[in-house]
Amino acid sequence: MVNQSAIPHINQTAVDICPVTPGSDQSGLVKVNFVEIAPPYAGTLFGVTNAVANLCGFMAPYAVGVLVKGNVLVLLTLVIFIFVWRKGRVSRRGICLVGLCESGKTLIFSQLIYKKAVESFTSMKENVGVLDIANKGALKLIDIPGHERVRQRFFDSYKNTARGIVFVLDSFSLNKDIRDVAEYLYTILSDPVVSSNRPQVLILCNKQDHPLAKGPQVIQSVLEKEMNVLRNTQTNQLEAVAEGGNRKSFYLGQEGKNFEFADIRSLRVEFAASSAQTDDLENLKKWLQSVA
Ligand SMILES: Nc1nc2c(ncn2[C@@H]2O[C@H](COP(=O)(O)OP(=O)(O)OP(=O)(O)O)[C@@H](O)[C@H]2O)c(=O)[nH]1
Ligand SMILES: [Mg+2]
Repeated sequence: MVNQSAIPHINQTAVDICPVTPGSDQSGLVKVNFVEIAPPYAGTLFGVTNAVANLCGFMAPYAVGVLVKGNVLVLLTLVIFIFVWRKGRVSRRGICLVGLCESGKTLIFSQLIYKKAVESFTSMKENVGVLDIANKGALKLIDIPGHERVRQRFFDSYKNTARGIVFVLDSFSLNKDIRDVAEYLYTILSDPVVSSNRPQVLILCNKQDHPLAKGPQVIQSVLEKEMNVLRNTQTNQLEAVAEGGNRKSFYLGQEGKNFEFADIRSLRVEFAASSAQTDDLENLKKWLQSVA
């Protein structure tokens, strides 16, 4: 038998590291198998190496146990995360119609919900209706007023339920309104709730029946240029006020590159044309079908 006091640290370590391993007694203390260290080597470097090898043998099941437990824990966390994320996404059934005043949101709303054009005035409160999408269930359509004084309040109360956001713009008057359109769009896309919930976004170029209306492609490039200018201005302003040069704002798109919608990693932004006046809302309906 080896004199246990000759290698006290190994015994100590084994008990400390492996409270319960094969070969342990009921108290959980490890009976280190000193017999396996042949007497001539006990206390020698080789003996210690052997003991360490033995120790590793004892620790292996424990290490495997820790690894398995760790993996199970990671897997469980992942499953819970996916479940909560999916539940959140599934329970979000809202489609928010946003955009400047007079862009056509209420006419689009009435065409989709009442299947007819209803004469509308500047909205000061939201309209809510239910849209049945074939094989996909119901969506809640919310027409948010475009008036500057109220739009943020209404958007704030519905943004958390948004599965999709339709940003409606007037394709004829865009040149005149480009600054306002870009600012409102920027506010929506950089909203922290939006970037965290990641609803799908459609920029709907409405009033295509107007002979001087611009098409979605032209509108996309005009908007990207304007959003780029806006982003530079906002970034500079935020940098000026941030303490210690720490920029805390949400940066839209990719740094060191001109703004492009495709570069917004957290959001999928699409463009489509429509005319609520002539009830040409096919692109919107297709998008709704894909989102539902
Ligand atoms: N030519 C044309 N006119 C449209 C179209 N869509 C809406 N309009 C007209 O544009 C005007 C404004 O439409 P609304 O639907 O009330 O606009 P809105 O976006 O709800 O405006 P707010 O409620 O102020 O936010 C109305 O006179 C509509 O008839 C369209 O596709 N083509
Ligand atoms: Mg309206």
